[in-house]
Amino acid sequence: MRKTYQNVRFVWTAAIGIIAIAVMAANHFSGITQAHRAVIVDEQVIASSCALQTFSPVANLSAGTLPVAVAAADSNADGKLDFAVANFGSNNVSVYLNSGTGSFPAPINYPAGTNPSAIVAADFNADGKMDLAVTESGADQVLILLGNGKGGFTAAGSFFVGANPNGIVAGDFNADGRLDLAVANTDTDDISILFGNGNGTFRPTPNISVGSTPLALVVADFNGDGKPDLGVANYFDDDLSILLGNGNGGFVAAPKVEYRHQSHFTRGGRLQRRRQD
Ligand SMILES: [Ca+2]
Ligand SMILES: [Ca+2]
Ligand SMILES: [Ca+2]
Ligand SMILES: [Ca+2]
Repeated sequence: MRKTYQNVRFVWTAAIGIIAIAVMAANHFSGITQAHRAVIVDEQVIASSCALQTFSPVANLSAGTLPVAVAAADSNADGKLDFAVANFGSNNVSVYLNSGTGSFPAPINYPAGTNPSAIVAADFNADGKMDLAVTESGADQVLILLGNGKGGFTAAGSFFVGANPNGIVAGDFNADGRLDLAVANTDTDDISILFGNGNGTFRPTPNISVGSTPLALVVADFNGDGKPDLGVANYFDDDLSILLGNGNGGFVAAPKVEYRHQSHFTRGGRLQRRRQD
């Protein structure tokens, strides 16, 4: 039984939020004052090279069908941030290479399994070239696309996670110097941690239960102990699960953070989940 949604726009909204966080993080780490930003609206990608305090779209770029998530990274090592978009409906990833002048040539599309729903960019095989990890929500696995450093990508394996994965982040959770993955499994109400082997392959660990219908997650050091933690948005529980990392790849649940609203429109229809047997 797979949970589906009456309207996937909420995923777009989540993606936009993630984009904002990603841009802020990119600015934080690079110290830049200009940022290339991308937002998905109605199957278009709106790209903007703009000042930090403004958000002025300069181009609408065609995407695939039902684009739901985006990741920014320099995939061709020219010092300009590019981005990759997961197209849920057309089962591919569109990679847009940044010209550096605010324009983006037509994307190159790469097959991405079944219903790609979330994407993260990082160097998973430690060759200095940016790679991509994509959740396949329709196949319950994560697809790894290894970058060639010139903006091209090659599928390099898939790794099973829980059911209906819809969120993914990367971090070194067991402090072995190799990037790992954390995946939010919407239908099994848990998180999959995949330990990286440093060569683009991953090995599974026991899933970690969270709240109902986890949709998105973020990695950060919430308690300042130098070990990466996870924050997970539980769609149907109206709360967040905070998982504190122990530095060995394990996580301990902190008390949940609830965000309840008097006007709880999300239950009313637009974001309502339905089940299909
Ligand atoms: Ca680039
Ligand atoms: Ca790489
Ligand atoms: Ca690791
Ligand atoms: Ca921590």
